[in-house]
Amino acid sequence: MAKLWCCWWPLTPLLFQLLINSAISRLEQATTPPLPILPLPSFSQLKWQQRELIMFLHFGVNTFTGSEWGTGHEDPAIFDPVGLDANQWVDTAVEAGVSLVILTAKHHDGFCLWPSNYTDHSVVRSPWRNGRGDVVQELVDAAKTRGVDVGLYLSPWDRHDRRYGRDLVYNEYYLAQLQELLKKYGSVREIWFDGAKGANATNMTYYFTEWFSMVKELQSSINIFSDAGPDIRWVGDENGSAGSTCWSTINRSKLAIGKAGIEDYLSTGDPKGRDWLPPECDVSIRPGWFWHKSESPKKLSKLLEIYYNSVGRNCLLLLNVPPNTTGLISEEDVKRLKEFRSAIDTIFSTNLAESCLLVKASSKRGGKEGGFGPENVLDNDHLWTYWAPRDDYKGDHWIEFTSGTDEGLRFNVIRIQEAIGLGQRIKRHEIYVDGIRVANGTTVGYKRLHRLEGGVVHGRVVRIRIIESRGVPLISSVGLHFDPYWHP
Ligand code: FUL
Repeated sequence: MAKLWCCWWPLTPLLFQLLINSAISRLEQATTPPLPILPLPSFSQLKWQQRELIMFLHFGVNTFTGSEWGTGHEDPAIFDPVGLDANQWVDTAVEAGVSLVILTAKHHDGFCLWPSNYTDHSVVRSPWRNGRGDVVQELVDAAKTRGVDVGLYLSPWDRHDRRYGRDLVYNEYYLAQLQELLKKYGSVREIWFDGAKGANATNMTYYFTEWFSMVKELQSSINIFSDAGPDIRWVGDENGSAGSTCWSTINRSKLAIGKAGIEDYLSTGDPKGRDWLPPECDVSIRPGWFWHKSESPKKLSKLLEIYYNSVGRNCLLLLNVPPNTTGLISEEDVKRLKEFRSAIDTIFSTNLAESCLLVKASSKRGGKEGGFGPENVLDNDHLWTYWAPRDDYKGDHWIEFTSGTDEGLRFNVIRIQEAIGLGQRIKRHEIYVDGIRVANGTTVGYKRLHRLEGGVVHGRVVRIRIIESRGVPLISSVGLHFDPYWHP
């Protein structure tokens, strides 16, 4: 063995060099990804964006009084949801494809759904579970066994507590409750700071800076929602509809919690915005946020319209499904949610673009071996694999799909997704079928859905043109779908 080594050893430096050279040339062949365009989402914001649909649970004394804004004088004894089953809430959420549920731990009436140490206006004084109940805990437990995440809403406006109006003591009270909620119940993924407040409410300054710092200290992966972020912004309305132009970027310095007159800015965002602050669309499945006997859920067609106007415009849809006086989500709501999920699956489970013979683009970043070809828009990764044009390409950027069959393609929905991990870029785009323009729009973002106003189109060649963008456009996914529920 030693002898063999002796005759081979003069060759080893040469072999070594060859190995190094081949490694270097392999390295040289790999094309690097393009530079991002700032601002960028944080890790938690990216995770949040991919959820698409999340659920709100408005529940409390209003459920029993039939009101939307409680007065704060409600008797805790009225809160008695004898059949409360948080497992049923979370099962309903899972069947609807929801991965995060947000509960109103305290609404404007000040009644607490958990046994807070800092007030007795809570479940402690209600007959439910003989005053030993804790709705937050029951939700957290049910969610944990089903792998669903939890978020909490804690209303700053409190119509019950006598400290409200005295800045220091009320801010301390609010902060104490925040600490209870964020220390005791494990991981909380979103916290909702509602800017709403009655016109004649007592004057009060909230110490948002202290509150937000404390939240981040206690829960590092949490997203803070408010009119002004810092992680998620309100979309500016409660109809579940974003602007048809919708940037995740905005200037936070122009926003303030509870400030009137910024709704349009919130809805469209700002292409020059220095902050990544994506919008969330909150809307209720029923007319009210709380359950009322006389109300019923929205029709499927309305829910689908909301979906296209929120998820389809680069937003998250936060759909409120309020538990009733029994403490359950009503059967009619459960049924409507199932229809909603099944409709979304029916529409989007088939992507006709995948059956195309040819996918080509105006240009492609890197050489043959580079991983930025147009075929990337057809894989299952809608974030980190994407089509990238050449940086120095001067003409219009486009990507084109050609059907391989005589029948061609029949569709009425086009889905486009940007690789937002590298910044939101597309400002204007158009879609052509066999040379005829069938849709056009401005922003794309994480997901843009065009439900064709003209109904179903039929053709062989589909081209998406990017007319204007910040830097080169990076497209991570494209879908051509058929929506059988759409009858314009
Ligand atoms: C509003 C509140 O006043 C409503 O009652 C509801 O909670 C909604 C989500 O936010 O600002």
